[in-house]
Amino acid sequence: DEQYDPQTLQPKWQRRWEELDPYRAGGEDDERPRKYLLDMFPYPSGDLHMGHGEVFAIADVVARYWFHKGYNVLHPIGWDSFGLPAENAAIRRNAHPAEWTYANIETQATSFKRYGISFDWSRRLHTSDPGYYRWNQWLFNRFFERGLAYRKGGLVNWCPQDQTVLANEQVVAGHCERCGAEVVRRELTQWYFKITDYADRLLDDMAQLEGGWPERVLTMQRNWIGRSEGADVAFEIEGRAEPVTVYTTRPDTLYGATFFVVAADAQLAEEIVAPEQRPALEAYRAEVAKLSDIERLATDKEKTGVFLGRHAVNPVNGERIPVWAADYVLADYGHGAIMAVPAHDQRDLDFALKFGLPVRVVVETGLPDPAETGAATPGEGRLVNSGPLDGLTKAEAIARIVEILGERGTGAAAVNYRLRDWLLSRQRYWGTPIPIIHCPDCGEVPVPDDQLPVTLPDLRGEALAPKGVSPLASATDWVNVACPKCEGPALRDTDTMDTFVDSSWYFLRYCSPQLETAPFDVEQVRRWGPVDQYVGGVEHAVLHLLYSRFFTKVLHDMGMVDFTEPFLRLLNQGQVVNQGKAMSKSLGNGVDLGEQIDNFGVDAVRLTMVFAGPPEDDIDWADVSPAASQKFLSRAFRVMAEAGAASAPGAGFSGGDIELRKVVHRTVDEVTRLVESHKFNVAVARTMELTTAARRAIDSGPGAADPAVREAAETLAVLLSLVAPYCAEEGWERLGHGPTVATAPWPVADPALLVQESVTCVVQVAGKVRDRLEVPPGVSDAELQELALASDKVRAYLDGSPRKVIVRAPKLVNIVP
Ligand code: ANZ
Ligand code: ZN
Repeated sequence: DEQYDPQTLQPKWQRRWEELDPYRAGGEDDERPRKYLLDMFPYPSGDLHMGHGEVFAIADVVARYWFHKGYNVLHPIGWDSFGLPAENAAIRRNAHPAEWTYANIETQATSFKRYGISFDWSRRLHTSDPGYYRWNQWLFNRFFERGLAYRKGGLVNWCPQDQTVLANEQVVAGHCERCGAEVVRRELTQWYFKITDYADRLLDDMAQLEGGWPERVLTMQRNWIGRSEGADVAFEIEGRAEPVTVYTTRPDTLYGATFFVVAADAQLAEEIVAPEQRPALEAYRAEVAKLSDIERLATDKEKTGVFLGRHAVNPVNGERIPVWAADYVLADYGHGAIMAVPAHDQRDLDFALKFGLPVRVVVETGLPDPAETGAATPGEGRLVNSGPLDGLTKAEAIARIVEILGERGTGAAAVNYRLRDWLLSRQRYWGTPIPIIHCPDCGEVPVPDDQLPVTLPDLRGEALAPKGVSPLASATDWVNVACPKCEGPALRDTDTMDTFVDSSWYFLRYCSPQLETAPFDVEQVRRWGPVDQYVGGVEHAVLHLLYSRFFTKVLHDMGMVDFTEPFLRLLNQGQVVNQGKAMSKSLGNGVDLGEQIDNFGVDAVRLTMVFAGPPEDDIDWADVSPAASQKFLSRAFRVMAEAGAASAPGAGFSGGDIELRKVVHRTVDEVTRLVESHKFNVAVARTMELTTAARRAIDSGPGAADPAVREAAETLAVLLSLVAPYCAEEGWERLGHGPTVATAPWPVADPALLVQESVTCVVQVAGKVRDRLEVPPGVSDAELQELALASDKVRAYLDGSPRKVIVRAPKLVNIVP
């Protein structure tokens, strides 16, 4: 039977793979060079969807290529299985989140197996298993010991829908990253990871990622960390003992500071406000509390503020300037207060014009007066109206003023970051309990390592409903414990960890997933790490990818890993959309991966995903044709089956049809380079061309028994296995090989067969032959003209540019001088 029938091939080969286990990573004694390929692990939200179909199909091309190239490949799979959707489902169904979670994991695992991804299933992990999250707690303890996990009070982002706090990274344009609800600010005491201690290293180590990571991800991280250089300047405030420090990137403009602004919601505003202005401040603060940071910082927002009835004193010229409270200054950035220089800062200028405050130009930029035009002049220029700085450039003035401030003890150079510490606590159930016990006498006491894991108490249904405090608080038996230090009555911390903790180190756990004595085996991580190629969505650019980099650096400092960056190369795949739009229930344009597979077979769906375009681009499912992919696979299958029936393996190819052999070797050469450079879609196109060439050789050339046809068919099986493993396996078997194509060696192109044919081209000048050129048969008219005119022999007969050149590629160039 020479029919390609995916629905019978799938169960057959799935069973074989299960028996042969061809994708199991090699052990200690495996001497082959190693490669670690990682796909961002899935959240078990239901069955696999089209997006999964794409990422895993793309990553599998790389993994399978490495297997064929003879590497010892680590390609693991697991589940990021803590998180809110499970909890919300459990509330709706009055069940335990674990039921929904583990049922979905089983569904996805079954689908992955059918989808034929080359995973090492023996390393499977689930972050919601106590055997995994115990190590989140262990790591938390290490962070705590190092002062990298700490609790503080402050305004935090609060999602009123999910009833939990969110990290800054989880607030997108003022809305909850998960549910889309508008985020509000709340005063709460919460746990933080001190990622800001690593800000410089997170920036500097990006040098290691240049070229390996998409530039836009690096830019997003750079902006998120937001390092800026400037100075801290201390201003005396009349009527207050201690001075107030401001952070400025433009200390050169100090003589142009005409007023002073404190963040309305900062403690400082309350402290310095004059009694008669207190009611106005209180009223203003109530308004400000309703706004997100994004809204507050928007440059086009109408400026608002309240005079605080006080004056600050400029440390360089003793000038008294009024102190205001406003919302465009943020409480948790810099020092929560600024010196306002309206001539050179647009937001300060808008504020000055609104409230009638003076504008003084101190950098002569050649542009018209900002007070007249309403446009601040932030650019370069010479200093004016600035005493000792007059005549200096901006850079010179910055250096000089920092010196002056230093001499007087009223300022110094300073660096500032936009990055905030990572807010860790969540007031939800389905996550890792924070392993801290609060003792009235001993304070915050970590649960001793040998008492980990602190497992979740058994809560379900209504008990999980969001109430603004963690559901764990209602499990009184669980909450009340003896203090590990003094044995007095104490209380467990009732918050759970942000689930991004789970994914910050899972790639290390895969190296020794069953280890019970440590989060990972240091030796195994030394063998496998860092990840050679990571594949996943760009939505993680500043969340997961920043946190994982942070964790890796901390673990490096603890001596547990010997590298400082976890992922050497990153590939962000595009999205699968339909009719030009993201798939959604409301648009009714959803496409179901399982249905596509039922209709067209796994191979055709995978091939369609990879063939649709460059991996980084979105795929519009309305523009592609899995049916056409299936047809191609039938053709390829027939070539393999017919060649297999007509000849036996092992006889060698040297006597085969030379034209077809050249096509085979050119294809191998190109596909190798295309796969290495991630041009997977073009690699598929070349594979299709090889199929056509082989078909032609069978039908109207030397016939199916020719050794070159076998060579083409065997090559086809290996190339095809990157995207269509079932078709490839069956073809390989029909060709008399076994037990699996997965470990077949990658074909090597013979350089002798890569030599391009050439044609002799005659070049005439004024009707006489002056040169003969050896050129490729496919040379274009333009290329040929250029070659001819570059010839020394031809140039000897030309005096300046010719009047006319007639080109008949590839054979003739006729030049009229
Ligand atoms: C005076 C000045 C003059 C400024 C000038 C800019 C231009 P980046 O680069 O983002 O770090 N700033 C400082 N703290 C702030 C806060 N808590 N909320 C809002 N704005 C704040 O920006 C630093 C600049 O942002 C600082 O430099 C300060 O304004 C403002 F011609 O100081 B500048
Ligand atoms: Zn105690």
